Amino acid sequence: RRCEDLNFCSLKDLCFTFQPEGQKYEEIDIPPPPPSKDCPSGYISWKKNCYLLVEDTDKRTTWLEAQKACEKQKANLASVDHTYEQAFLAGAVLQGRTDAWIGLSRDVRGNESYSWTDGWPVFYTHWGPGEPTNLAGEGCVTMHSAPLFHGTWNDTSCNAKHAYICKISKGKINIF
Ligand SMILES: [Ca+2]
Repeated sequence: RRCEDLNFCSLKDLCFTFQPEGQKYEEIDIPPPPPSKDCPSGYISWKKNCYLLVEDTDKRTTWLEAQKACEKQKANLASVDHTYEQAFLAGAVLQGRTDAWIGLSRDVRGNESYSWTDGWPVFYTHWGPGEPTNLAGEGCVTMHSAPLFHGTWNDTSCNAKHAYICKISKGKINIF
């Protein structure tokens, strides 16, 4: 809290208030700021979530290793829940810099359905034209960086090495 919130005046590191007699005043220490609700260093904060694009060439990696790297930071590969989040990720996070893994993959040994690593249900998708191709050997999803594709999604080989987007969701969902 700031001194003003306490109806005190501020001078350097002190808050104080004048008493009616004029000369006397009371000092208090400024309370420490509350723990930051913001995101870990490097993450971008948006709508209660935190996002990080890992794009350094030497950190680009397979889809599974990217998910593990996110988990080490208590994150997951990014899920995309709705059209605003898609626009935010494509615009503010990706910024046309590089194709990047998101947290969507196809269960190639099961019923071929797609799921998010963070457990959100798949009720929004933003596939590029003709995608997903669902070819054998594909099954992990990148977000395109090229302006022509506007952040659309592509299923590709899980073993390809790409940049990736981690997301920390403050809102939790438990669908099991
Ligand atoms: Ca594809």
